[in-house]
Amino acid sequence: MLDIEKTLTMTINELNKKSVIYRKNILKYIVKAKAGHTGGSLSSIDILNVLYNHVLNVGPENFSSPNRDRYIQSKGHCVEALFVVLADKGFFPEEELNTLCQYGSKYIGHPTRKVHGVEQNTGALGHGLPISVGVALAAKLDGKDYKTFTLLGDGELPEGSNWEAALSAAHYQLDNLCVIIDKNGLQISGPTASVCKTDPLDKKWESFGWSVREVDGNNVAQLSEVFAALPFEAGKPSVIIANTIKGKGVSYMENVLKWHHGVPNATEYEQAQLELDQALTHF
Ligand SMILES: Cc1ncc(C[n+]2csc(CCOP(=O)(O)OP(=O)(O)O)c2C)c(N)n1
Ligand SMILES: [Mg+2]
Repeated sequence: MLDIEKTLTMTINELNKKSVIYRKNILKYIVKAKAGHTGGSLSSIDILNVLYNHVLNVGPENFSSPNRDRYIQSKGHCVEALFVVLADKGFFPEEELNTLCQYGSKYIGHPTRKVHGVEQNTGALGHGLPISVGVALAAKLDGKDYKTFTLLGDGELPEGSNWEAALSAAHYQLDNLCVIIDKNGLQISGPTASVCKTDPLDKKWESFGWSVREVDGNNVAQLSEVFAALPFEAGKPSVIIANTIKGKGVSYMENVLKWHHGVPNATEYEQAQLELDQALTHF
């Protein structure tokens, strides 16, 4: 047993198994909806898994409590990852995801507060961090000890609003705020480095006054350990650079641009489920 496991509510094995089940569900509902952001949901699902099953003090029972932890998904296009985790946590019956992207459904292609468990409407990139800074600052002003987490995509980082927010967070010493960057190396139209270079990310965030850690963002043990170390430094906001693989878990989707919002056909879907079923036999 790893040291970190002594503090976990679920074992690493159980978390790994959950990730595979979440991946199967993400694909199931994207195929049913005939739409969705496949690659970025699969790259970020291990992060959401560890957050919701181990880190966040939030569930359907305390969602109206002002003391709950906040998770704001800035890369809102990957809403399928969020919806399958919220369903698993009991915020709403999973069958409701059968209406994903259908006319009249509240389960639309980006997060909306009409869905129980969603903190903020997002989808226009560059909004999640500015909102999170306000939420974290409010906790300080109100003397509350909840924590605020926000997930950004690497292709989202060129949005200038992120950097204004990063400056403010350091200025207000928001050590109750944690950014996770899903660094999967791809965005909608090409490799992140070709569309707009943002490296070296660690040095940029450090120079903005943040405390930085880097992990394998598809490794639930590493994620659990890094979240357990929050805040990384008193008086500084924390950022986790999570190196991930876009399309993680399905061989033909991994690192392939078209799966940003590609929907598998029947044969591709069958192969994906076979691969994931095979992965399940390891746990
Ligand atoms: C303000 C804004 N501009 C453009 C878009 C269109 N868009 C949707 S996803 C995306 C790429 C995002 O890349 P990244 O953050 O790396 O997401 P991931 O790889 O995790 O899917 C873009 C440009 C948007 N949603 N919002
Ligand atoms: Mg990306």
